[in-house]
This record gives sequence, C-alpha cells and structure tokens, in this order.
Amino acid sequence: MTALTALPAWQDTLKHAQRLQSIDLRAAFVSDPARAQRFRLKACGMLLDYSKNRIDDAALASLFDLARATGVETRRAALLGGERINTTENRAVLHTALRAPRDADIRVDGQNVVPEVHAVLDRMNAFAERVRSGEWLGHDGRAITDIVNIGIGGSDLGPVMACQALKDYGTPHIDLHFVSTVDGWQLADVLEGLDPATTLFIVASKTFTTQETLTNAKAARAWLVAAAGEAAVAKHFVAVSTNGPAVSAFGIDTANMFGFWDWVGGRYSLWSAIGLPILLYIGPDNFRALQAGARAMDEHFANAPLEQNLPVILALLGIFYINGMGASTQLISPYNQPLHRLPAYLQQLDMESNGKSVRLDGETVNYHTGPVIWGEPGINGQHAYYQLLHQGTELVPIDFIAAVANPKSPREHHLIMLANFLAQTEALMRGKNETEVRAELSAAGLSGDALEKLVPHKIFDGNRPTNTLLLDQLDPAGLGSLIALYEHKVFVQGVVWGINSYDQWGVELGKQLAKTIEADLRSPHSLTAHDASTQGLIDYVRKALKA
Ligand code: G6Q
Repeated sequence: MTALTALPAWQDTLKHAQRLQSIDLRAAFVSDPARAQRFRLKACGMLLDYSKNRIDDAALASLFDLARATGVETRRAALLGGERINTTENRAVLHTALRAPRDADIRVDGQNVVPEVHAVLDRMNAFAERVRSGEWLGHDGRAITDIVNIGIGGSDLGPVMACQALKDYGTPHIDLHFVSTVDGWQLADVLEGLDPATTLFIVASKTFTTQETLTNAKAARAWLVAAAGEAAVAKHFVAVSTNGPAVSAFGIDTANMFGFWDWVGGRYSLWSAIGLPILLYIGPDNFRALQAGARAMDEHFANAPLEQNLPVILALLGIFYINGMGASTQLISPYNQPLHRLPAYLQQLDMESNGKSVRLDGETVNYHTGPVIWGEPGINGQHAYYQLLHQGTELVPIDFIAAVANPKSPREHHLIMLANFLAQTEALMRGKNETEVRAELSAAGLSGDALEKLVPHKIFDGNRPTNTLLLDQLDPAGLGSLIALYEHKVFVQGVVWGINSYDQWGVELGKQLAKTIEADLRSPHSLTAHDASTQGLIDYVRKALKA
C-alpha cells in the first residue's frame, strides 16, 4: 500500500488547505459571481450547496485527484460487486444488495444473493400486512396494538431514527416502542401500560448473543409468560437474526424468525430484516419507497463522475477539514423535528466505521481519520452551542439538513424554521467585521469607551464552513436517499484513509472486561486482578449493593 502521505495529491491537498485556511468567503462570492452555481449539485431529490466551504477550483481538483489516487473508483466497484472488502472479518459488504431490484444479480462467491434478499422481504411484507390489518392475533384473539423492538446499536438506532423521521407515514393504530439499554428502567417504562395480549415483541440481534438484548428479551418473555403462559410466545415474539440455533435455544420458533446475512453490517442493516419495525410501522409500500430512495443514491454514487457525485463531494470536503485544517468534529444539524435522531444514527454509522487508527495493511496511520460526529436539531442548537460555532476557537464543519416541503408544519412555523436555517449558514460564512460592528453600535447610540469595550466581543470572524442539504421532501424516498448518501460518504473517506470501515474490534475489549467485572460483582471478593482505580470502584459498588 502506498503511504497516503507520500501521494502528490495528498501533499497538494494539504497545501491548498493551508492556502485556504484564511480564505475570505464573502469576498470570494463577490469576485466570482458563478461560485454559488458552480459549487452546488442537485441529485436524488436533494440539493447540496457546498459553496460556503473554504474551497476553490484548484483545491477541489486536488481532492478529486486524491480520490482517484487512493482508488475510490476501483474500491467502489469492489464494494458494489460483493468482494470481501471487510478483510479483517473476511466478509463482503452488501447493504446495497438489500435494496437492489428483484431482477438484479449481485454475487458473493459466485452466488446471486438478490433472490434470498427478496424472499425475506416478501415474508416480512406478508407478516407486516397481517399485523397491520389485524389478521395476526394475539393469544386471546385480539389484534396487536403495540410493538416493542428489543435490540441495541445497529439493531436499534436505524429503526428508531427512521420511524421517528417517518412518523407522518406511521400507522395510527400501532404504537412502536424501542428497548435498547440493559438499564432495566427502560424496559420497565415501556412495559408499564402495555397489555401482554396485544403486544408483539421483535427481538433484533444479528448475532443473538448480545448480552443487553438477550437480558431484555428474557425479561420481556417472562413478563408475557407470567400473564399468558408459554403457548402465547409464538403469537407475541418474533426474532430477527442471522443465528437460527440461538433463536431456537432462546425459545422463539424459527418459523417466526426473519433472517439476514453476515455481509450486512449492524450499522448498515436497517434495509434488512432489522428494518422490520420500520416496515410494520410505515407499511410495505412506504418501506419499498425508502429502499427505492436509497437505490437511487446507490445508482448516483455508482455512476456519477466523482466531480458530480454527492457522497464523494461530502467525503472529500470532510477530509479537507480533518486532514488539512485540523477539524476533529463534524456537526450534523437537521432542522426538521422528525430528523431528531439522525445525528445519533450518523454518529454510529461514521464513528464505528471510521474510528480506526490502523490501515488495511496493518500499519498505524500517521494522519487523522474519522471525526467526532455530534448534533441535535439545529434550531435547539442555535439556542445552545451555536455560540461556539460562531465565535469559538474550534473549527467545526457543519451539515445543515432540511426539507423544503413540510406539510405537517404550519406555513408560519415552516417559514421561520427555514429562515433560521438559511440565516445560520449565511452568518457562519459572512461573519461581522469590525467596521460593521462599530456602525451597528453607533446606530444603537453607543460611543466612546462603552462602544470600544464592546467591539471585540461583537465581531464574528466568519468563514465557518457549512454544507446546505435541502431535501425536496422528508418522505420515505427522501430519507432513503439521505441515509445512503452518508453510508457512501463514510465509505469514500475510509477508502482515502486506507482503513477498514466495516469492522468494529474497538467495541470488544469493554465487553470482555464487563464479563469479568460482572463475575467480580457477584462474588464476595474479586476473582480477577484489576488496577487500583477499577478495584476501588468495584469494592465501592459491591459495598453499596449490599447496603
Ligand atoms: C454495528 C455494530 C453494533 C451491533 C450491536 C448489536 O455495526 O456491530 O452496533 O449492531 O452490537 O449487535 P447484535 O445485532 O448482534 O445484537
């Protein structure tokens, strides 16, 4: 593997970043009337305006060179073609096959996986129709009114985010609940007020070995059995997993199991059977539209030239700031309330994928990789942490996301929201210079010392980079395209950095140690040696538990 830092395109990119660190964007828009038009792109029902970034044509050209030099196009073909690009787990990475049309032919080791994908989707659709229509009955003959998805990480965040985002499309006669944490408060909270006879549990776990999920699932099963007896389980529990034997061993008939495959990564799995709660909630037609939106983005990603490729552009801009200008975080700022879980979802998608410091060839990187992803709905952010974005010392690139159409929000609200959305990107770009501050303060009647003291506090540097993403609509297709956009963005960044975006060994150590500490907490004395801090804390907790 050629060292990334030795590539001429890398070195050029860093030089451009240094040159553009102090670009005057306000002046750039004045001197180049075509700038806004040139740095915007419309595809897959969304407009990306990326002109408010610290870029120019030369910098972008070097970034596209970098993408080519690091093999983005070849790796993209390998991803979409079912090659085992997840080398540390020896797996293909085929979330795109989950939304491929029925007649597509995508092979893993010579075997077309698309027929199996559609066979499971057909079963999911049929099951969803039965539950939604009231044909699927609980143990005492009543229809299902509540669905509880028990899962964590990739088996939770995607469905939660999508069901919130598509609330307007949700069936009104079924309430959805999600249980992820092993802190028993959450399950207790959800079960309170539910009727076992009208509740359906989905136990969602790829491996079916995840301690948190199995602990919650056991408790939920016991709750049902206590109320309705063992025979009720078949009517009230379904499983989503790749591990049939473990599902059986747990006590769920595999006739009530929806399968998927090892080439579906947890954080990329909402398109698979893990999306069952979404499908139950929004129905087969809307789930198909969600997938079609993602497929449209897949096709765009596969076919558009790099220079006009939405995920590639987002990825390269991110790299420009992370590696060229020292940014260590990326803010996701959605303005539509239904997208309020998008930052949490993208946090896992990006940080679990690209939070790596070893390259595919086993060498340690000598450059920064994945950033910290964070965010909340943008309007709330404006009244909280946006101060730092405008005047703090951190460089925080921001993705502003909103839908132009918002039928649910009254026009009065929607206009105010969009005005704020647009104003923030303008303010972050243009800032407010000293002359403007002085003029403003004078106009407000200030002069002399009082004015002088305030001037430095009221200056905004500006030139704070933002992407503006305007979705035509926040509908199933629009959401599908948006999610796939970020999936592919993460892929492209991983390729440039030469890392494996599809494993997650970093989550293992904590799990291993939790097992030993759990044993220690159950016994009067620790069975394993720990450092003095951890041992002290174990003793403290053990004592408190006894009290
Ligand atoms: C996702 C991760 C992780 C996983 C959970 C749940 O990419 O692998 O978040 O989804 O740990 O795993 P199970 O689905 O196997 O319970």
